[in-house]
Amino acid sequence: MHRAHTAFNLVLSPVAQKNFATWLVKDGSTKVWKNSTILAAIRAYSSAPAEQFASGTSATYVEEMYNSWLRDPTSVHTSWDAYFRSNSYNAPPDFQPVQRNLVPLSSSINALSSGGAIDSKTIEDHLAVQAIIRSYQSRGHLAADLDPLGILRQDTTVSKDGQTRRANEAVLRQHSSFFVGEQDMDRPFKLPSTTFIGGDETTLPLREILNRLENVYCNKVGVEYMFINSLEQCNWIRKRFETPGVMNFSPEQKRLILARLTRATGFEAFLAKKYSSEKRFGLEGGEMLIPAMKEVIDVSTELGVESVIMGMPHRGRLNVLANVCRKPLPQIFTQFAGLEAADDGSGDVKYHLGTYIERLNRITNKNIRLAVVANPSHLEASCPVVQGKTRAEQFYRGDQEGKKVMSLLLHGDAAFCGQGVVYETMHLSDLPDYTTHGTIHVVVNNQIGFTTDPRFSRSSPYCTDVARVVNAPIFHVNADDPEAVVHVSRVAAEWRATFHKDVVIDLVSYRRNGHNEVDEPMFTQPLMYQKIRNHKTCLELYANKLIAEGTVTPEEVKAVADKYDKICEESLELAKQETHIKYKDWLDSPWSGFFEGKDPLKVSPTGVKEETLVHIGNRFSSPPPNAAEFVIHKGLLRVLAARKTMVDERIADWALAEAMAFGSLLKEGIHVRLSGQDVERGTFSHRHHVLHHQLVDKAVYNPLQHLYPDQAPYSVSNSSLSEFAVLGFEHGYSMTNPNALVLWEAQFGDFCNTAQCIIDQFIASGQAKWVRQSGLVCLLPHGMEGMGPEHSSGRLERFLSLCADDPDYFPPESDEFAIRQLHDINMIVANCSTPGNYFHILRRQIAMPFRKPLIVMTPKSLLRHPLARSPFKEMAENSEFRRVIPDEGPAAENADNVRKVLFCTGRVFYDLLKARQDKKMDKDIAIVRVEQISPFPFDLVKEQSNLYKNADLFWVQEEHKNQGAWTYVQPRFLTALNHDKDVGSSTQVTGQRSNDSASDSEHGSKSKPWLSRVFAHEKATAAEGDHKPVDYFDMREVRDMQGNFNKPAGIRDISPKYNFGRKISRCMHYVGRCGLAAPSVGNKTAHNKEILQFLTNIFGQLSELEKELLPPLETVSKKITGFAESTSSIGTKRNTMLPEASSHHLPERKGIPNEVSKN
Ligand SMILES: Cc1ncc(C[n+]2csc(CCOP(=O)(O)OP(=O)(O)O)c2C)c(N)n1
Ligand SMILES: [Mg+2]
Repeated sequence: MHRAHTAFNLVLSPVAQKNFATWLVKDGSTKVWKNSTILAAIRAYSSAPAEQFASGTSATYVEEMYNSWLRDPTSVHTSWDAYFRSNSYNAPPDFQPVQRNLVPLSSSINALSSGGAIDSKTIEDHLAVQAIIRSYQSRGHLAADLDPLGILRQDTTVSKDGQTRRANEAVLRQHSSFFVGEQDMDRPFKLPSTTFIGGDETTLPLREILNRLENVYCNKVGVEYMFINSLEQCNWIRKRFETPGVMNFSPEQKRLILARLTRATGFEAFLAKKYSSEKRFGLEGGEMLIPAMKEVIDVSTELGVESVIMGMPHRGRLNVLANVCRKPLPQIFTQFAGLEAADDGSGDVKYHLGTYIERLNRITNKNIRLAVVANPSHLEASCPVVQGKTRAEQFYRGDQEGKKVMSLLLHGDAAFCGQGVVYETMHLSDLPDYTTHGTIHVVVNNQIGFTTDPRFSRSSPYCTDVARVVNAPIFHVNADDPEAVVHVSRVAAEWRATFHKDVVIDLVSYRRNGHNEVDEPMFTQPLMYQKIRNHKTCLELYANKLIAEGTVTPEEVKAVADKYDKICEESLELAKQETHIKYKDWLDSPWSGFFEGKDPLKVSPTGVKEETLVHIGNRFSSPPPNAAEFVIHKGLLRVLAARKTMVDERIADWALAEAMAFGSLLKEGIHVRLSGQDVERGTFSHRHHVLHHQLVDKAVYNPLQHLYPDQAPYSVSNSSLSEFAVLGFEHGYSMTNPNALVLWEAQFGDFCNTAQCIIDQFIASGQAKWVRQSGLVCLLPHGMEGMGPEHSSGRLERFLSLCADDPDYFPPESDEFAIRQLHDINMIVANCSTPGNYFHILRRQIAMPFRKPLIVMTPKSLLRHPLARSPFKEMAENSEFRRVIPDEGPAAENADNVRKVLFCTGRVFYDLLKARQDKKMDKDIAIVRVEQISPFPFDLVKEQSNLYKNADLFWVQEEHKNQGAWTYVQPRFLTALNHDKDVGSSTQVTGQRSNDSASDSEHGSKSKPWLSRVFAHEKATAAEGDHKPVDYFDMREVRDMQGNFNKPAGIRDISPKYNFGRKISRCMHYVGRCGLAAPSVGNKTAHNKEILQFLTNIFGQLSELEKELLPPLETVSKKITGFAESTSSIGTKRNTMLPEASSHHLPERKGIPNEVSKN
């Protein structure tokens, strides 16, 4: 039984049925465990899946007991002795019925010894035969003839009958020594129940047994499956490989294989002929991939699959698009022509692009959808993305068992075993909220990774061993045997359809050329490539075989090849007529209808009716409505009561506002999915979306699933402890349907760096490369709160460095400023300070007429901060997301008298607020929050700066200077303050606009203009003999001016010399920590001290705050003294306590982490 579903498959006990409504059960079905104690025990103590009695380990156990009993009946407990004697073993209660062709060994022995005592030699010999059979089943693959090049050929052995066999000592161990010679070979042996090699025969001579086993297990297929814990599954596989004649193909089937192989081979040959020096990462040597995939798709379609979502690396990708997906060949060939794009995007290299095709499967006569997901260079990174997309498609189709939608993942041998994301993805395969109900993996195992031999690229015997962790059967197959390849492909498809679990095909092949077509493989693999040069193509070998056996004639073989060549030639002619390529032709996830008829500059309102907020709030703060027996933890009752009070008072904290954002979207029919580690409760125990019955296992209640009868489904799921795979998965999920809010939350923000590849390669650049949009939301708990170097930073600066808005360009101001910016940006980065604003920005993801990824730095301590609350009116109708929250107190009312304006983002606002209150400076100092950092709100920042015309402007951040938002906001403030577009002209001269940079590929045509601009400029000035300095921003000059760039510069005006001939009217001062390698300070004490330090820099001495923030001064000074002493010698920039820092003037000091500088 599929593990992910086991928990829900027992029927409700009558009592439970009476007491609990169906929605108490997690998946809404009417099933829970009858006996929660048993389940608890399984959960607590067993890592094995909760399987039926007779499958899995218990079956093996019984088998072992039985074997032991055969050897010595006294070796087992008397009850087992009685059981086996009663001959019941072949039909224990839950076992599969014994097949027609199977005869239990017990009955064999009875038959052999009828009427008399069993002689011990007979038993021993039978046991030996059984052990030999088992040896082949377990280890036969070690001796299988898998390598087309024969490099890995194992030594053969000569058996007792003089016959040469592949199974050697490594396979058979000592078991063959039972048989002394030729005479044993003709002795008949009854076959045990664990083999199908007999077919209709129940007894076979030993010689025949060995021959059949050799043929099944040591020929061109190596079947690895005996590690699977389910007896049922093992028997299923045995049957499909052992049954005599199972691999026989009809002439018609053989001709089909030949035709497919011809096309696969012909495609590469055609490209090689026409574009000999172009990189295409051809499939030569592994062409059987194409017939294999086609077989998988044919069989799966026959068994009900309607949509196949594929992920694959570079190798053979174009061939797959052409011959598996049947993407029009002219579209593929235009990719070689170096044409300009007719639509947006920087594009990607041709062997990365995706596609989406709907067509008729000619073999099954059924319609099928095929998608190949675009992938970055980063091998295997697209695996979880494909899984997420598959899962989403299953979800939207209501395909709960994966019968209609499946994923097919292709891998290279080196990448499959080398990349950790494969393991992470495998571990999603059986999780209830992440399973795609079985994936078929095909490894194009060309026995090399670029220039590296397998012995240097993996420690495991096979490149596929990673799949063993999820009990996936692995079929190794020699790619030069087309029929064997097609057979394992068929079995793999049937396996998936039967058990809905992963399966791996290891296509052992070779790479005829270098890593790519312009690479010389003889540099590094001379011997291998000498062999390859003399090795006939698979097509040639197979065609010869079929000609020899009379299935086809040489003329037929040639005719098929010529026909395909003609198709290619005609397509090339069509391609030549194209003048542009269209990236939209390569979209893997078209959102048909989504963009049509939409005003691209109109955001729907994000505020909702107050009554909706109240309704959601009430549901969210209530236990299950009609189950008085549902026992909730006392602590949670308090949480619910507090929520209820908030609803009554019409205010919301973070969790409540989030729930209202989700709930209101659900009401509007928008599916919401939240995923990440421990998100159900929330890392900080603030969310509590799933209430657990304290007495009944798995009885849960999720209020957000029960807000409205016609609401969209809400899914919240704790994920496996992975970031790379899970973020990739959610990204894939978000690609499928624009009308869904998909969120991934990091446990702490900095853990997102283990998923950096997904952020860089997909989230930040997916639209530019693949014209694919995604509205994925990443929630990253962020804030320097003294928790140590880790757990503090969501690495805001990294996301901002990926944002594509030009720092030097102030877009034209208009009513559409905000939406145009959003339209042009690659992703949105925000750091909200209020629950209300968080509510709006989540809803805006769906209200926008397009989709952009959203990165939100979310709070930790603010989750419970009494001031971090929003009145309902800030979420109600006519309210909206505020990119900037201006000061709304006395400072704003009397702006001319304000001396300082503190711009900040996120939680530091509350520190500033408190300090200002403490110093009673509400009239003197204004605090302005930049809530949406990217795209930068140039217009509002300018407006706010203009409001306080007599004030000095500060950017205040709690992060270190080389982190946080500073490096991003600094140049943008400059642009906003001076509204001087000419500053931007510097980048137009020397660089490309940054919205090209996130993904502009070296191969793309976009890289040329800026380069030519540089040279054009130089040429022009040279020609004029004019040596005027180029008008750009030279950081070296600024550094000179400031002395040491890292040192606090103090408040100084920028000299007119550096004004570049223009008047800079105002500038920004930096207040915050200095640059530091680690994102935060080591401990709470140091943290508090640092915070106090830069608050003091702004507000002067803060006695009350100091008392509150710091531990007793005595302890602090002791620690600080010790620290300062121990580090001063190495000149570290650690802080010292500065009691004299008491005015607005900055003390002169060296190496202090808190800086105020002017830029
Ligand atoms: C994550 C990652 N690291 C390194 C590379 C560079 N690279 C490209 S192909 C390749 C070898 C891949 O070998 P294999 O997986 O066996 O595939 P093959 O090219 O043999 O089909 C490497 C190392 C990459 N693309 N992605
Ligand atoms: Mg390889």
